[in-house]
Amino acid sequence: SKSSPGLSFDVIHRYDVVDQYLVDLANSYPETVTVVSAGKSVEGRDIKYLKISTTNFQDTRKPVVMLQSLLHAREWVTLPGTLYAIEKLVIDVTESDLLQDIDWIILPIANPDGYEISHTEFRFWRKNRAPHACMGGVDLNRNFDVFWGIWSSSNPCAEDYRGPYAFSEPETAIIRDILHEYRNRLEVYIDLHSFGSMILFGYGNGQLAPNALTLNFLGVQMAQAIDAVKWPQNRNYIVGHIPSILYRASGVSSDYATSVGIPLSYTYELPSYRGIVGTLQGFLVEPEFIAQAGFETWQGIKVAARFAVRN
Ligand code: ING
Ligand code: ZN
Repeated sequence: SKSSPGLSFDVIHRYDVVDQYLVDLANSYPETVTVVSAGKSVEGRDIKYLKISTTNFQDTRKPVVMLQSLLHAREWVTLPGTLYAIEKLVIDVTESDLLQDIDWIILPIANPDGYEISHTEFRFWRKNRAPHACMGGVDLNRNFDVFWGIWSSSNPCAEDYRGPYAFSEPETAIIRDILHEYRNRLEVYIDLHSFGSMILFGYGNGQLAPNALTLNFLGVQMAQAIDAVKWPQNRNYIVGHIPSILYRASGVSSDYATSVGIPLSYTYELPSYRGIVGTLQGFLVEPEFIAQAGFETWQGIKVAARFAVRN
């Protein structure tokens, strides 16, 4: 029964709208949805995630899949990636196995302060809003305690500033705590970024994740599922080991998930504006692409979720 409408996919919704939506969903669908306030950002915004489960997370045999977006503020196209998943799991359910067989954790706005400033003042803001030299901010995707401090910058002015120490930021500590709480059952972790149409696995420092062959095998299947429905003018997805196809990085969230034993951990780089690469234009979002971005990303997520059930 559809007692609560989803958020529209014609605009990229602001923090307050999404935050209220998560609360409303939990009220409208109390049998399957729980909203958790996991803590506060640097500027005091609540960071909420949904737990979606037919058994209120009590059936410990079910694998858990975690999805996350907007760890980087300017990567707006990632938000419909998580909102679309929520819609298909809660409101417009057509594939019931995904809810029967799996428990879901979905964190739509991992960096709310940065996200808001990217709407109000600096469209291309990436980091959080921790006060530091220059304009401040820590790159949250360099702040995790996995090879922390090597392939990242110690300069607070840099876009990849790692922060003063691992997990110095409340936003990353919140994700660490979720991963630890559910680590025994978490089979899939997907951190949505943009842009470049890539599916990436660890480690970012050059080492291979222990199950890299499986990660590559499943990555190719996810990419094929997305490519089968992608806009023809967008490039095909590329799948691979982070440093081989992008650049070296350490302190990365998906690597942290790998390091604590979550087997199927990925960073997705969603497609860019009209396939433009190499410029900030790639972060802009065409309104017509919002629903498509959610839809096509969901095709990849589903492949990973079903793989986790079978294996
Ligand atoms: N890209 C990622 C970044 O954090 C990345 C690329 C992914 C690096 C995974 C290392 C590991 O720089 C974006 N667009 O943020
Ligand atoms: Zn990013």
